[in-house]
Amino acid sequence: MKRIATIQDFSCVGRCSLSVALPIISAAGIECCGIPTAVLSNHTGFPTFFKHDLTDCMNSFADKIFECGITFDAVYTGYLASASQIGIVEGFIERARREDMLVIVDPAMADDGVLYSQITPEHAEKMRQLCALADVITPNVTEACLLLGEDMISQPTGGDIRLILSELVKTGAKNALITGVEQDGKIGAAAFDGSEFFGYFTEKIPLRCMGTGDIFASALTASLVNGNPLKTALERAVTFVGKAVSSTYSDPERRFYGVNFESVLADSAGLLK
Ligand code: PXL
Repeated sequence: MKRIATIQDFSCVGRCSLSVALPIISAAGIECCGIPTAVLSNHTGFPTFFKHDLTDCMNSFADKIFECGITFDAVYTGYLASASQIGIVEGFIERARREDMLVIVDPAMADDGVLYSQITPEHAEKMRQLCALADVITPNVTEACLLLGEDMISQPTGGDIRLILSELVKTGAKNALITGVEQDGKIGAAAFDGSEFFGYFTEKIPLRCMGTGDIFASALTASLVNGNPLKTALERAVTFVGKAVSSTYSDPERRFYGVNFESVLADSAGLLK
């Protein structure tokens, strides 16, 4: 069975990070080892939260995992809780490196032009270095602009997206992908593999949801590790998120946080294979 190490926080409430990566990757038939960067009462999009930072434990987690001889088919990183733990994550990737091991970096730092609480400019700078180690990076438009040190573009055209993608690839990642891209009234993701631009778009549902980026990156990672090319994995991840948002939209009891990925997981699990 394939095995992924995913390095991100565990938020007790909020349907993000490890809480979504573990079920989605497991449902795709892959062992998912969650390596926590912090434990939070709830994610930082709520009015208040408690965060226990695990930076000081992360090298010890890594030491024991590698002493046990554990190997991974991919390392997938998400929300990192402090700028200082980004170097530790780079060290983890270098120790885990094997031929054919994939590195997927979701530079979870911001959305809608706004940095998440406690994310600093130093964090963005270090995240740029981490992205250079990746096979695939999955920023939203805000994060892509941050990585490039550019002002946020609020309504990017197709030309803007292609320019941002090609600049992102120049910073070192082999493939760049941008989530939350709108095209012809649809929403989805656009990508550049260094030679070709491609994208996949689905019906735009009139609902702003938090947590779609984490669900997207988890589904994409699962599909890539199951051997699909980036184009196929991108289509599957966009489709999966579209179904989850649609299910959330039709839920009269929906919350302001997270999408109802659980209700589509059983049906969609096969889709990720
Ligand atoms: O990627 C979203 C996310 C993950 N983890 C934590 C967050 C957020 C977004 O606010 O606060 C802790």
